[in-house]
Amino acid sequence: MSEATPLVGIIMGSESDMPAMEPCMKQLEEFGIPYEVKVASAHRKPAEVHDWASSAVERGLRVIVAAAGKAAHLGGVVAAYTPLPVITVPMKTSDLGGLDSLLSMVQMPSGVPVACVAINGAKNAAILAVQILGTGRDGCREKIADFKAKMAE
Ligand code: RP5
Repeated sequence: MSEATPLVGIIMGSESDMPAMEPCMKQLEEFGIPYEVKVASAHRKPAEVHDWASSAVERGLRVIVAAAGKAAHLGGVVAAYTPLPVITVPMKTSDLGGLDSLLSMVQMPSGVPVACVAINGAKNAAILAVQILGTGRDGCREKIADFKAKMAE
């Protein structure tokens, strides 16, 4: 596997989630972590979500970030199909402010956990993804340590 093989897979339910997810991509780029992006809804394109999630490990992904809004089942569905850790990002919504997304994401049944950051917490999802990568990669752990040191300046 080359250095450029994506380690983080970002999936979102709609193109309309893209602007809110840009801070995630930007942060991963700042850390120098290769990632891939997929747009597919658990409800509108369930077969595509299945194929993407169930092949994630063999494509080289090690952490997944899943963003969705409203009845935000995407992260949970992805988690059902992969042994990789899934970090969910609840999208702010026009009707219920994102509380709908948040509750849909965090109330997972026992046995299928997902992590969940704040509403529109895309940047934190990237940081957490790199922290997870850092459990097995010294370089990622060092990037996070440097990031924390800069924050504290
Ligand atoms: C969810 O519904 C998406 O993740 C998005 O946040 C929300 C609205 O999607 P669109 O109707 O804008 O495609 O599935």
